[in-house]
Amino acid sequence: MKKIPVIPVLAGTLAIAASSQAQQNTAIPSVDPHTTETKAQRDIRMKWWREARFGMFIHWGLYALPAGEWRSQRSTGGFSAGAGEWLMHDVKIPVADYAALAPKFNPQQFDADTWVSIAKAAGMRYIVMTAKHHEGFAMYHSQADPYNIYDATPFKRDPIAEMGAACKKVGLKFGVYYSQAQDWHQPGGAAYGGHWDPAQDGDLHAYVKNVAAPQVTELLTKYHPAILWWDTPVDMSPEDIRSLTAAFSQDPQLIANNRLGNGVAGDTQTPEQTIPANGYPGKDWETCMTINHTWGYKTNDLDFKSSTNLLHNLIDIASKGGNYLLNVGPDARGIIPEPEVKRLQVMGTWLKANGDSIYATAASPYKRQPADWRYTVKGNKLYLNVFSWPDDGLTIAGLQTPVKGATVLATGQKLAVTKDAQGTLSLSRPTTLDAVSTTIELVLSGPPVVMEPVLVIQPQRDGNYQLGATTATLEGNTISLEGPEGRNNIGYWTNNQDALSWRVSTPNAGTSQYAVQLEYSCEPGSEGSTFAVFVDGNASGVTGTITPTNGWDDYRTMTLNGTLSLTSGMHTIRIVPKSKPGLAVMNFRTMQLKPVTP
Ligand code: FHN
Repeated sequence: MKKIPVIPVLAGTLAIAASSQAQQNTAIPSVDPHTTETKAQRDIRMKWWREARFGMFIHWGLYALPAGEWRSQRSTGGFSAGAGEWLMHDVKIPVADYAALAPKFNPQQFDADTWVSIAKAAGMRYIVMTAKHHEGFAMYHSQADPYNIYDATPFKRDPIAEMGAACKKVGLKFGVYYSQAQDWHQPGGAAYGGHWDPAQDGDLHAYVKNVAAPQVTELLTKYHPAILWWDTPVDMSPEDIRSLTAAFSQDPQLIANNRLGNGVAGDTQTPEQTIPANGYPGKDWETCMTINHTWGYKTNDLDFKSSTNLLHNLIDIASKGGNYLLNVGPDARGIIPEPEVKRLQVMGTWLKANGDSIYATAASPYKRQPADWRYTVKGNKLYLNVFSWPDDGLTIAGLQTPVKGATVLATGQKLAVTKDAQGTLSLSRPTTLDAVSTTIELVLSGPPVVMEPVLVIQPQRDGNYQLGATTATLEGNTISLEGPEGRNNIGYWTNNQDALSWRVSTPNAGTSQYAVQLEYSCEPGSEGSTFAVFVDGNASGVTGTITPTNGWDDYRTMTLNGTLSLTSGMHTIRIVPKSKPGLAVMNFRTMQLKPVTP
């Protein structure tokens, strides 16, 4: 896990302003606006969203003006790892001082059609824009609170309305992000870690009733967004939920995410800055991610992901059945930073030629994704997006459905398909390979049916076993492969229910003993996790406790307690966390089994 501006979305476990009284609510069931919906109705409502696969997230607010710096002070840590939109919180700026930014905010170069055309040219099918972030400043003409871009700035325009109209013109769906609990301006609005200015003190539920709920209602009834993107729920009571969703009944097609709070499921899972190893099978999910490290504009965050990395993320996410909500952070003039625009242009060019392998596709039929390519499915078509063509040729194991033909999507070149005695297919190598990903379209005689090939780790010549990140079965939704091209290590092990496992074959007769060495990293402050190694479901007696390294990128090797016994045959070896006092169990790279002579 890298130090990232991901805020664990904690419901109700945060210290918020002491003055917010626990409300003696009568038992009002938490409202999930779509609880009575049938599967067929839900499939109709979610259809456009599932086919879209790729959207633009826009974080734009007063924070674009200071752009990460306040009176030569920069926010570097705390809850947001220095994200631009968290400046007021991280630097503890008094409410009145921060609000003095509003009269200076006049983004005259903002042009909704320009932003929308950038998204459309990138191949994005929808846009979600911040209507009000934690700073409490509304980016639309709110009747519920004069602290907004129309009433409190010389700009006197309504960007949310303009963006909605611009999207409609070109057929993009438009959604709004709303911070329903955190509001660092209004009395009673929540703040992670508590208030820093008495002006913020007040009752959270009164704030929701008098500000947040009226704003959500006016957003839904006046702007009719296709998506409502809640964020950072804090102590949401059933009454808060009911008032915040009061207008849902007016738009049965509205899609809302899973961050409202109080156990409301919502429509979409929202992993942030990470791609879950196995997606969320059977659920709609969307990875939201920054192009650099900040959501809101900062002058000094120039560490932009490459367009290749961004496209590989999109392909990887689509292969797991998810959407990619990629963020841009416009500056105080209303301009999307050029490095972000350039990357989106490259993504759009690739998608123009290969988008059939992304849009309206379903997840790979295989549970395990090959190292060098990803699968997606659309009816009788199986797509391969090949990041790098294997030196020893590209083979497909386990595909039971006959292949009628193979074509390079971008060039139309037909590829030869041969099958060996075991039914494994080989594809001829294309004449030209795309530097980012070469898309192959296999037309099958029907929807693909596969027999999942079981990956069995054999001992190396020296008898050692190398159990690595890319050969592990990742058990759980949070744990993920990450690092360069997602092949460097296991990260985001923030859920101690998640585990890693491997199938190994021990050809030696009798029982062999192994010392176990772990290559891992752990940021100081997250250490202390304990874990055990299981063989075929039984505790092996091998255990370990994570000690800190110098950071998530600093790996070291430690020898675990105990030795592992393996009889001849096939075994499943699992690493199972037993406790996790810190944020994550560890970053995992390899576990080595080294034979010990008895
Ligand atoms: O605190 C916010 C953060 O500023 C940003 O808006 C992200 C985007 O998903 N959501 C919260 C962190 O999870």
